[in-house]
Amino acid sequence: MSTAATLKPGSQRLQQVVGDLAATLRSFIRQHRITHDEYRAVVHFLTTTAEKGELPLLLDLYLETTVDEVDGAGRHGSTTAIEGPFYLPDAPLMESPCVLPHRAAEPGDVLIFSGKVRSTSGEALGGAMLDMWQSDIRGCYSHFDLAPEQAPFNLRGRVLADRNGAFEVQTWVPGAYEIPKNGPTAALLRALGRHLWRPAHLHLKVTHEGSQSLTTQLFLRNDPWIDSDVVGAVKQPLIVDLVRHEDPSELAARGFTRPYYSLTFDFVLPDTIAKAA
Ligand code: MBD
Ligand code: FE
Repeated sequence: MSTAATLKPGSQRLQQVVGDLAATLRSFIRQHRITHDEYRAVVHFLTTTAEKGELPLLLDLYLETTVDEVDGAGRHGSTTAIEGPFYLPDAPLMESPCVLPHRAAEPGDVLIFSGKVRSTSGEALGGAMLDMWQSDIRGCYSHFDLAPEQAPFNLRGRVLADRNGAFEVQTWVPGAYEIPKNGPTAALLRALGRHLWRPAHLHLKVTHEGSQSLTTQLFLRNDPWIDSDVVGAVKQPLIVDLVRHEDPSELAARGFTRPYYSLTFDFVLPDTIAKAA
């Protein structure tokens, strides 16, 4: 929860966490009788991973689901999921209904994403904020896989819900994500005989004053990787079905010339006071 505040210089938390991390790793080295060669290989691997900018990817891949598990334990409301390495805090602010920033010829199908934000007691959370990010249909995240000059904040936005907590955002259907094929993370996964894929997903942070923030993901049910996410972050309540719309009158009503998809999902945020210190 308040992780930013807990690892302060001189704090007891910092002493305990760093001390125990070192103790845990030393006991791991004894248990596995790690050799000098193996140790140097690990140092080299982590150095290369950091140089290539993949340290957040590697750490989130291996560890963030466990952070989500312990930090979200006992929490009420919508199911949480990991943030992952591709969040940017400063996406354009917009008001529902709106269209996420996109390229002139954004590839793939349009997705109309709508729903309501409520508290655990069922009251509408007017003015809730949905901070959304996702890959395009080819699995590319803006600013990481797509140059920011070409497509600034592509498929990212901070969307303000209306006074009833309702929102409707036009985006594009995301594609499955593949860990960069030529990087150190992919090399490790391949050496372990593992594939490089995450099922197509939408990322969200939902916030409202007086409520606990929700970081989560929504996963597309029909994705081929839905049961084998390389990160292991899929949770059953977060698997969603898209509805296909191809009726000509329905398309005309929205001014679309091609079929599109829709998704409805309601979010529930616990009150801030509910969380024990
Ligand atoms: C992703 O797109 C992602 O969401 C996570 C958690 C890890 C790697 C790539
Ligand atoms: Fe992602």
